[in-house]
Amino acid sequence: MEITNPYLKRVYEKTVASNPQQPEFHQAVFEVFSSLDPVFNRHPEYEAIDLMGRMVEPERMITFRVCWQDDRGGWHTNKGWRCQFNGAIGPFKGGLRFQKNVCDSVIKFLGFEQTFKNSLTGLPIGGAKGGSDFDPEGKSDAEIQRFCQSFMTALYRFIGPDVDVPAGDIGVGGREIGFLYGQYRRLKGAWENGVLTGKGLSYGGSLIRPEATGYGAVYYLCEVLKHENDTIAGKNIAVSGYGNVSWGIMKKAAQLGAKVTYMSGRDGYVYDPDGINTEEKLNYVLELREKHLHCKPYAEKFGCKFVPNAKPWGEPGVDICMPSATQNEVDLECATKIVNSGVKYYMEVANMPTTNEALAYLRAEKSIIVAPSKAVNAGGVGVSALEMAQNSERLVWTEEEVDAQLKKMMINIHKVSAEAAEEYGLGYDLVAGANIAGFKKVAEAMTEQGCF
Ligand code: 2IT
Repeated sequence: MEITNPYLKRVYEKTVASNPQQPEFHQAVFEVFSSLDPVFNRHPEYEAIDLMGRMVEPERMITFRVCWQDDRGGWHTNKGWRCQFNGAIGPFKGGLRFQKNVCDSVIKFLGFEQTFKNSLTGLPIGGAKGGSDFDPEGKSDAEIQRFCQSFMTALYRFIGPDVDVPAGDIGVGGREIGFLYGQYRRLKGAWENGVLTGKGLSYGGSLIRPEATGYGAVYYLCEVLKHENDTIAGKNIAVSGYGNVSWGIMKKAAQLGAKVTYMSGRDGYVYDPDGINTEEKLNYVLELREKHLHCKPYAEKFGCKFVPNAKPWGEPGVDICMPSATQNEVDLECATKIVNSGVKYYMEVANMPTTNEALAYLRAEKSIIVAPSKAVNAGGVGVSALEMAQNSERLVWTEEEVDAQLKKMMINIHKVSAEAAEEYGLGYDLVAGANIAGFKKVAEAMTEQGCF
């Protein structure tokens, strides 16, 4: 992976120089730029309007203070962010992440990626991301509620159903979205529930939204398998993490005759040779997520192997790897193990789970097919956009209707990515194809709307 187009090279160097100490942001920009070389070589008009120089600069970056009180009366202050990265094709859209390590770099890389991902969904949503360095671990419900209320009090003036629509991400699930919406409604005095997605069903949430990221990833995987004249039935899958996304993958894989045999947590990984596929097991995964950041209790409960302080990669008998936890969880060492273990499909699911070094290595390996997170996980935000549509028309769609649209969306994302790569003579390169296809729509919208 390299950037050879002189204009893109200049923009990349300037981005690094003017955004010091933002390694994740630089990484995401490098990865996208390295795919866009052939596009900029063919379209000098983009350089003439400094399109890429504009695309790497967020339209707006809001930072704010979030003060909250713990249950013993102690006061705490956290940082809050909302990065409205690109609004050329629709209202800003993207999740909120509450995690200790959240910083400018993480928020910006996520917002940048979101712009291309949202474009790939084919729906009118711009790219954004936000969050806080608040650590939800060990906090009571009441503390979470106070934190969310304070966070929304600072944020509400910058968002709205036609302006910017946050949702969940790591550390922000249904409970947090509920508290955030409650506070928004209290402050606005109006029923604007399209302002957030991932809501509970009783106040405008969409069926299938909790499952959407995982289901979408599996639908996309099925398209890749179809392209390779292969099928999902009988496949063994290793995932990392056991959050909302992994849970959706487990559920859909089970429905389609495949099984997830590995999952991991902060404490190590679990190997369940029978698959994490029964209702009891799947419900326990959900329960686990609410209580701990550890997966060992699963191994104890279901009598299977637990390996402490290790990642689930490179074990024998795995056909498909789906890293679904967090950024940069797969480095070159993990990637080498994955290839050596004979895995045929590497599907990124978490946002940017692979270091650029590992990604370059995997993409160069002939024995493995690599698919990028901005395509594979786009079903999550895609169904968020369907939730917005339902809120706008004040209607509720059936589970079948949402699921059918999600499936159609994922089939199309795979198709347009494969076609974009083909158009530029890159073969079946899903990474470059997703970047190019996502870029095209945003580039066209920005060009037609003039310079700003
Ligand atoms: O990374 C993502 O796409 C998300 N966290 C979901 C964002 C959304 O707006 O549903």
